[in-house]
Amino acid sequence: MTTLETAINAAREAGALIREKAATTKQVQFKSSAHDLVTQVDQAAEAMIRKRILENHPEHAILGEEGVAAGVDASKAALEENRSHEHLWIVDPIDGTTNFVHGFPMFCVSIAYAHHQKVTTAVIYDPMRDELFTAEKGRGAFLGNRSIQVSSEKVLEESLVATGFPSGDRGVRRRNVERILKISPRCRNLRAGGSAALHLAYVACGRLSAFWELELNAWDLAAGSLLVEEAGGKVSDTAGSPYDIGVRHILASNGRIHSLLLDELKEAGATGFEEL
Ligand code: 2AM
Ligand code: CA
Ligand code: CA
Ligand code: CA
Repeated sequence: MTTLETAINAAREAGALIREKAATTKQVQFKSSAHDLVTQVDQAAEAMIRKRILENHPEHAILGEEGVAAGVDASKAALEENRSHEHLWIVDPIDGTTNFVHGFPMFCVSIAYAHHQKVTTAVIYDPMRDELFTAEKGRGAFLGNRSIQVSSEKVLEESLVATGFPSGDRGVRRRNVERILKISPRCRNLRAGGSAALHLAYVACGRLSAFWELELNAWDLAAGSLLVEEAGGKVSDTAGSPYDIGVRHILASNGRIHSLLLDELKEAGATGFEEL
């Protein structure tokens, strides 16, 4: 079985469980804080995905969110421990757990396969809309069996831009306010849907012009970054360095407005609000 077939099967299977449980009462546990949630569905979905991957590719390594202890330090350490594996799967069983818990229907399964630290296979599955986003390096990006491309806006005034507020750290939320104050009045409007992976899929298919967010982890970004690149867009960190599986501050766009947004993000980062 190819890595794409494995990823699609695992994402659809986990997605079916997530959809079935979406209408039920969830047992919520706090991870690092009351902003950082996990449910038994996250854990069960990750277990399903791991089982599928190892069945088909027993020698491959897996970095999955729910296999890592809570907190930034543990996340960074887990990536460093795993990144040198030749065959590494990077898995987020539910991206948008807060939405899942509240019944806000914006969450997805995100599965990426990286060969020598480069993502070459990506699947993002939205179980509520039954939308399957896939990409393979050099072969384009797809929504179902339709090829997808990023949007064509060239100016911020015509761009729909998304951001997000990671839950773990209130300081990060404050830091992002300064960026929002700069970008929001310049773009057509701003969205914050609460699933980084789905926002990246939406940049890939042109529903969003761009997305940025601070302090994310490899499993939030790995699959979505390949989708955006294969759909003709651009992915970097918020300072403009190329995407790598260790990037935590992400900017993904249709490419045409990338440097305009980088300028705004850099200016916002230089105003001293970083210390708040
Ligand atoms: P999750 O639902 O898989 O945890 C929302 O802004 C985005 O931030 C989501 O992609 C969410 O992924 C992620 N996120 C949620 N809690 C986080 C935390 N404690 N640290 C970093 N990212 C987090
Ligand atoms: Ca989480
Ligand atoms: Ca996530
Ligand atoms: Ca998650």
